[in-house]
Amino acid sequence: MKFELPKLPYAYDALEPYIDEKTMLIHHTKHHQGYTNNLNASLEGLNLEGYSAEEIIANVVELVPENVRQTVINNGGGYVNHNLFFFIMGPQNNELKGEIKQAIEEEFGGFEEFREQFEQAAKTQFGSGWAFLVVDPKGKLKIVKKPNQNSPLTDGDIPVLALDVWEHAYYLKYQNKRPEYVENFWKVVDWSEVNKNYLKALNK
Ligand code: MN3
Repeated sequence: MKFELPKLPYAYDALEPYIDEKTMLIHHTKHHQGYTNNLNASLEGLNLEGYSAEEIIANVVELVPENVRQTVINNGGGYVNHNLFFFIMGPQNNELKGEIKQAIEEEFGGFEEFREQFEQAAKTQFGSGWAFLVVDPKGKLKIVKKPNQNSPLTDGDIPVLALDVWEHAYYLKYQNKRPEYVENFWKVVDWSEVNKNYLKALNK
């Protein structure tokens, strides 16, 4: 079994000026490729053919022996987190709409309230990590933050929107200004992809 680096559905410069071409190129071809290669290496001999990477991460305690578990959490988490992150961004559909719009308004009281809470999670994640919008097992939307490459899948939540706040995601352009990167994220979110993820999570 070999997981593959997915091709991006847009060019590396498509998210300019908010996320620069060089950052996207390195992030995808070096970091995401690295997680992919290391995940494949860590799964060798485990006989997990037939499982998706998401299934392996969601059931990592049951499926993966302890001696390689942390390596799989780090690299498999890196693999699935980036598979989500790169695909919920794009140069189009940057306006919130669809079922996800209604759900955000119902759960958080409005987009502005949601945005504030999500940005707060992303800005206050200490060190490397992520902010996620997830669907919990009851079908409710929730904001969570995670250190390192930990995934909400391991808690039984399904992430539908993700923001990478590792320095490799923004340092070339924003240096220490993580808040500015976080605030610009909304300009490149492809809400039609988030909506698809949301509907899929509800029908699990
Ligand atoms: Mn990253």
